[in-house]
Amino acid sequence: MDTHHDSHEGGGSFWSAANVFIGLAFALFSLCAGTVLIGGGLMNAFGSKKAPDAAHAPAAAAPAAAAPTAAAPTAAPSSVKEEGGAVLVTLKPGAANPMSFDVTSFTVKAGQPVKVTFDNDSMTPLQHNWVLGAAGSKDRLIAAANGMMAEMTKWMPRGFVPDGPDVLAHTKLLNAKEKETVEFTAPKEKGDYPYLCTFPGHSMIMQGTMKVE
Ligand SMILES: [Cu+2]
Repeated sequence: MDTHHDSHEGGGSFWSAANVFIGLAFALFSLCAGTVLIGGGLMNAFGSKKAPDAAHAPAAAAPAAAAPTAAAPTAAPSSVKEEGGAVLVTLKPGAANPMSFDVTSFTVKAGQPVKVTFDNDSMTPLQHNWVLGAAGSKDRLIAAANGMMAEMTKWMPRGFVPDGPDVLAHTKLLNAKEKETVEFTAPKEKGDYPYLCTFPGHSMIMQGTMKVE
Protein backbone atom coordinates (compact mmCIF):
# COMPACT_ATOMS: atom_id res chain seq x y z
CA MET A 1 0.00 0.00 0.00
CA ASP A 2 2.94 2.33 0.38
CA THR A 3 6.47 2.38 -0.89
CA HIS A 4 8.06 2.44 2.52
CA HIS A 5 10.78 -0.14 2.84
CA ASP A 6 10.97 -1.62 6.24
CA SER A 7 14.63 -2.55 6.18
CA HIS A 8 15.68 0.48 8.24
CA GLU A 9 13.56 -0.14 11.30
CA GLY A 10 16.59 -1.25 13.25
CA GLY A 11 15.60 0.20 16.60
CA GLY A 12 12.03 -0.92 16.22
CA SER A 13 12.91 -4.43 15.30
CA PHE A 14 15.32 -4.65 18.18
CA TRP A 15 12.58 -3.72 20.58
CA SER A 16 10.16 -6.02 18.88
CA ALA A 17 12.57 -8.89 19.19
CA ALA A 18 13.37 -7.97 22.77
CA ASN A 19 9.70 -7.82 23.61
CA VAL A 20 9.05 -11.17 22.05
CA PHE A 21 11.79 -12.69 24.15
CA ILE A 22 10.58 -10.91 27.25
CA GLY A 23 7.05 -11.90 26.39
CA LEU A 24 7.87 -15.54 25.90
CA ALA A 25 9.85 -15.53 29.12
CA PHE A 26 6.84 -14.16 30.96
CA ALA A 27 4.54 -16.63 29.26
CA LEU A 28 6.71 -19.49 30.46
CA PHE A 29 7.08 -17.90 33.85
CA SER A 30 3.36 -17.43 34.29
CA LEU A 31 2.62 -20.96 33.18
CA CYS A 32 5.07 -22.21 35.79
CA ALA A 33 3.80 -19.78 38.39
CA GLY A 34 0.24 -20.81 37.62
CA THR A 35 1.11 -24.43 38.20
CA VAL A 36 2.74 -23.55 41.48
CA LEU A 37 -0.21 -21.41 42.53
CA ILE A 38 -2.73 -24.09 41.65
CA GLY A 39 -0.60 -26.68 43.37
CA GLY A 40 -0.16 -24.44 46.38
CA GLY A 41 -3.86 -23.67 46.48
CA LEU A 42 -4.72 -27.35 46.48
CA MET A 43 -2.21 -28.02 49.20
CA ASN A 44 -3.62 -25.15 51.23
CA ALA A 45 -7.14 -26.44 50.72
CA PHE A 46 -6.18 -29.89 51.94
CA GLY A 47 -3.94 -28.48 54.62
CA SER A 48 -6.61 -26.25 56.08
CA LYS A 49 -8.99 -29.17 56.45
CA LYS A 50 -6.43 -30.99 58.49
CA ALA A 51 -5.37 -27.98 60.49
CA PRO A 52 -8.24 -25.54 61.04
CA ASP A 53 -6.30 -23.85 63.83
CA ALA A 54 -3.93 -22.45 61.25
CA ALA A 55 -6.23 -19.44 61.12
CA HIS A 56 -5.08 -18.51 64.58
CA ALA A 57 -1.49 -18.19 63.50
CA PRO A 58 -0.48 -14.60 64.11
CA ALA A 59 -0.52 -12.54 60.96
CA ALA A 60 2.87 -11.32 59.91
CA ALA A 61 3.36 -7.84 61.25
CA ALA A 62 2.99 -5.28 58.51
CA PRO A 63 6.36 -3.79 57.73
CA ALA A 64 6.21 -0.41 59.37
CA ALA A 65 8.44 1.19 56.78
CA ALA A 66 6.01 0.53 53.92
CA ALA A 67 3.97 3.69 53.83
CA PRO A 68 0.64 2.81 52.23
CA THR A 69 0.42 6.14 50.45
CA ALA A 70 3.67 5.52 48.59
CA ALA A 71 2.12 2.99 46.20
CA ALA A 72 1.14 4.14 42.70
CA PRO A 73 0.61 7.82 43.42
CA THR A 74 -0.45 8.86 39.92
CA ALA A 75 -2.13 5.90 38.26
CA ALA A 76 -5.88 5.66 38.17
CA PRO A 77 -7.14 2.34 39.47
CA SER A 78 -8.65 -0.11 37.05
CA SER A 79 -12.41 0.04 37.07
CA VAL A 80 -15.63 -0.49 35.20
CA LYS A 81 -18.31 2.12 35.76
CA GLU A 82 -21.25 3.72 34.07
CA GLU A 83 -21.40 7.45 33.56
CA GLY A 84 -23.81 9.49 31.46
CA GLY A 85 -25.12 6.37 29.78
CA ALA A 86 -21.67 5.22 28.72
CA VAL A 87 -19.57 2.43 30.15
CA LEU A 88 -16.11 3.58 31.17
CA VAL A 89 -13.49 0.90 31.52
CA THR A 90 -9.96 1.42 32.74
CA LEU A 91 -7.64 -1.53 32.59
CA LYS A 92 -3.95 -2.27 32.91
CA PRO A 93 -1.56 -5.17 32.69
CA GLY A 94 -2.06 -7.52 35.62
CA ALA A 95 0.03 -6.82 38.70
CA ALA A 96 1.02 -10.46 39.19
CA ASN A 97 1.34 -11.29 35.51
CA PRO A 98 2.26 -8.34 33.30
CA MET A 99 1.20 -10.34 30.25
CA SER A 100 -2.44 -10.29 31.25
CA PHE A 101 -5.20 -7.70 31.57
CA ASP A 102 -6.25 -6.98 35.14
CA VAL A 103 -9.86 -6.59 33.99
CA THR A 104 -10.73 -9.80 32.16
CA SER A 105 -14.45 -9.21 31.73
CA PHE A 106 -16.92 -6.37 31.57
CA THR A 107 -20.50 -6.04 30.43
CA VAL A 108 -22.14 -3.42 28.23
CA LYS A 109 -25.57 -3.03 26.69
CA ALA A 110 -26.09 -3.48 22.97
CA GLY A 111 -25.51 -0.17 21.21
CA GLN A 112 -24.19 1.54 24.32
CA PRO A 113 -21.32 4.03 24.10
CA VAL A 114 -18.13 2.53 25.54
CA LYS A 115 -14.86 4.17 26.49
CA VAL A 116 -11.94 1.89 27.19
CA THR A 117 -8.72 3.28 28.59
CA PHE A 118 -5.80 0.92 28.45
CA ASP A 119 -3.12 2.18 30.79
CA ASN A 120 0.12 0.29 30.16
CA ASP A 121 1.23 0.98 33.70
CA SER A 122 3.43 -1.91 34.66
CA MET A 123 6.74 -2.65 36.31
CA THR A 124 7.87 -4.29 33.08
CA PRO A 125 8.91 -2.56 29.84
CA LEU A 126 6.53 -4.63 27.73
CA GLN A 127 4.65 -3.04 24.85
CA HIS A 128 0.98 -3.93 24.60
CA ASN A 129 -2.16 -3.02 22.73
CA TRP A 130 -5.84 -3.60 23.35
CA VAL A 131 -7.80 -5.05 20.44
CA LEU A 132 -11.52 -5.73 20.55
CA GLY A 133 -12.61 -8.53 18.24
CA ALA A 134 -15.88 -9.59 16.70
CA ALA A 135 -17.82 -12.33 18.45
CA GLY A 136 -16.19 -15.66 17.73
CA SER A 137 -12.98 -14.16 16.36
CA LYS A 138 -10.67 -14.94 19.25
CA ASP A 139 -8.86 -17.90 17.71
CA ARG A 140 -8.46 -16.11 14.38
CA LEU A 141 -7.00 -13.05 16.08
CA ILE A 142 -4.60 -15.14 18.14
CA ALA A 143 -3.43 -16.90 15.00
CA ALA A 144 -3.03 -13.59 13.19
CA ALA A 145 -1.09 -12.10 16.11
CA ASN A 146 1.27 -15.04 16.41
CA GLY A 147 1.76 -15.08 12.65
CA MET A 148 3.17 -11.55 12.88
CA MET A 149 6.22 -12.84 14.68
CA ALA A 150 7.73 -13.74 11.32
CA GLU A 151 7.26 -10.17 10.03
CA MET A 152 7.91 -7.94 13.00
CA THR A 153 9.14 -4.96 10.99
CA LYS A 154 6.04 -5.03 8.83
CA TRP A 155 3.59 -5.15 11.71
CA MET A 156 5.29 -3.00 14.32
CA PRO A 157 4.43 0.29 12.54
CA ARG A 158 0.84 -0.95 12.44
CA GLY A 159 0.84 -1.54 16.17
CA PHE A 160 0.41 -5.28 15.61
CA VAL A 161 -3.27 -4.71 14.90
CA PRO A 162 -4.52 -7.46 12.58
CA ASP A 163 -6.16 -6.51 9.29
CA GLY A 164 -9.72 -7.31 8.47
CA PRO A 165 -13.26 -7.10 9.82
CA ASP A 166 -12.52 -9.08 12.99
CA VAL A 167 -11.08 -5.96 14.64
CA LEU A 168 -13.84 -3.71 16.00
CA ALA A 169 -11.75 -1.26 18.01
CA HIS A 170 -8.15 -0.97 19.14
CA THR A 171 -5.51 1.17 20.76
CA LYS A 172 -2.14 1.80 19.19
CA LEU A 173 0.87 -0.10 20.45
CA LEU A 174 1.57 1.40 23.84
CA ASN A 175 5.00 1.61 25.38
CA ALA A 176 5.33 1.12 29.10
CA LYS A 177 3.62 3.96 31.02
CA GLU A 178 1.65 5.09 27.96
CA LYS A 179 -2.12 4.96 27.86
CA GLU A 180 -4.84 5.52 25.33
CA THR A 181 -8.60 5.78 25.42
CA VAL A 182 -10.68 4.33 22.61
CA GLU A 183 -14.35 5.17 22.19
CA PHE A 184 -16.80 3.05 20.30
CA THR A 185 -20.40 1.98 20.25
CA ALA A 186 -21.09 -1.51 21.53
CA PRO A 187 -22.28 -3.93 18.83
CA LYS A 188 -26.01 -4.33 18.42
CA GLU A 189 -25.73 -8.10 18.55
CA LYS A 190 -25.56 -9.63 21.99
CA GLY A 191 -22.74 -12.01 22.70
CA ASP A 192 -19.20 -12.39 23.93
CA TYR A 193 -16.65 -10.18 22.22
CA PRO A 194 -13.03 -11.06 22.90
CA TYR A 195 -10.34 -8.53 23.59
CA LEU A 196 -6.67 -9.31 23.30
CA CYS A 197 -3.22 -7.85 23.25
CA THR A 198 -2.09 -8.81 19.77
CA PHE A 199 1.59 -8.20 20.34
CA PRO A 200 2.98 -11.49 19.00
CA GLY A 201 3.20 -14.05 21.76
CA HIS A 202 0.91 -12.24 24.21
CA SER A 203 -2.60 -13.04 23.09
CA MET A 204 -2.80 -16.60 24.37
CA ILE A 205 -2.92 -15.30 27.93
CA MET A 206 -3.43 -11.55 27.57
CA GLN A 207 -7.13 -11.56 26.83
CA GLY A 208 -10.58 -10.85 28.20
CA THR A 209 -14.23 -10.69 27.21
CA MET A 210 -16.64 -7.82 26.63
CA LYS A 211 -20.12 -9.19 27.17
CA VAL A 212 -22.86 -7.45 25.23
CA GLU A 213 -26.28 -7.87 26.80
CU1 LIG B 1 0.78 -7.50 25.31
